[in-house]
Amino acid sequence: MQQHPHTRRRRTGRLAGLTAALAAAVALTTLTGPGAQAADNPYERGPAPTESSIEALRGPYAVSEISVSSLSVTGFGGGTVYYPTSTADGTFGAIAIAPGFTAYQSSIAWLGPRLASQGFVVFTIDTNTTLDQPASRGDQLLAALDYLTQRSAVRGRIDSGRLGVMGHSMGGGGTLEAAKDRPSLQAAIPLTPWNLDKTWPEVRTPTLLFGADGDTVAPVSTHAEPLYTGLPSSLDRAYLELNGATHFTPNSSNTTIAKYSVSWLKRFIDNDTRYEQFLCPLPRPSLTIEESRGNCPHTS
Ligand code: 9J3
Ligand code: ZN
Repeated sequence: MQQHPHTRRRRTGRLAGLTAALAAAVALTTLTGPGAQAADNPYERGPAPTESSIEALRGPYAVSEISVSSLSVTGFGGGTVYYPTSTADGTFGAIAIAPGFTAYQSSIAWLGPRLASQGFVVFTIDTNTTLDQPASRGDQLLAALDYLTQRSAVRGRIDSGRLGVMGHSMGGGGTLEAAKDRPSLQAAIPLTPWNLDKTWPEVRTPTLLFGADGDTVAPVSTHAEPLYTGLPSSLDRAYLELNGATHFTPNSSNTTIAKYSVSWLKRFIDNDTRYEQFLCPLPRPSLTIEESRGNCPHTS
């Protein structure tokens, strides 16, 4: 390491310079921990993202999983926790994900390892009954987050101030219900959502909705689009309509859903502005995206 000539002149000798350099190195290590970047943002996790890293089937973190029996919890139907195996990077943000009407956690399971490997604790849940309506699914997402942060085996790995929700269909409708009920949530992502209530002026959580152009179960014209429009225009919000997609496209591995979900979760749960480049400007219509709406740049 080269010293600045003025600095060198003020030092009294070789040993004093070495001592000062050592003290500075120790202070820096104490602040950032080994292996961490000296980032301004304490919630930043993982390497700088690229288009290919957000599209990848797996991110940089190896993932472990724990099954949570319905018999061991109340307020939701149990589930599976997917989490980064290593504790070297400290705590992570966490998200709960709910399935749709008549469906089980298996229908959204692909999102568990896909999102956890990017540096989140992910809880895919079953609902109390498969016929539960969106408002109940919202309550169950919140009960699942409470279990995750307060009682689960991985509670010590989670930063309880950085939580989000996702869900498919009525689970996507429930995602909006959860955000409405708990404004401290940092991100919400409804996937081909279904909800009869189209008015969401209370929501304060940055929300990314996915619609599917060929959805005949929850057509975008009566669900995803009015749900997006029903959010405050002052909110950080986005609507991405998948091209050549159906109501059930979110039920299997999908790179378009993954890349924008990872970016939204990183941007708003981790405050990681390195991901802003993938969200703003909005993606243009393409073979994968039929339509996009949203505010750019983001305000929160
Ligand atoms: O969760 C969903 O797939 C909702 C779509 C639906 O079947 O609603 C009809 C009651
Ligand atoms: Zn449209």
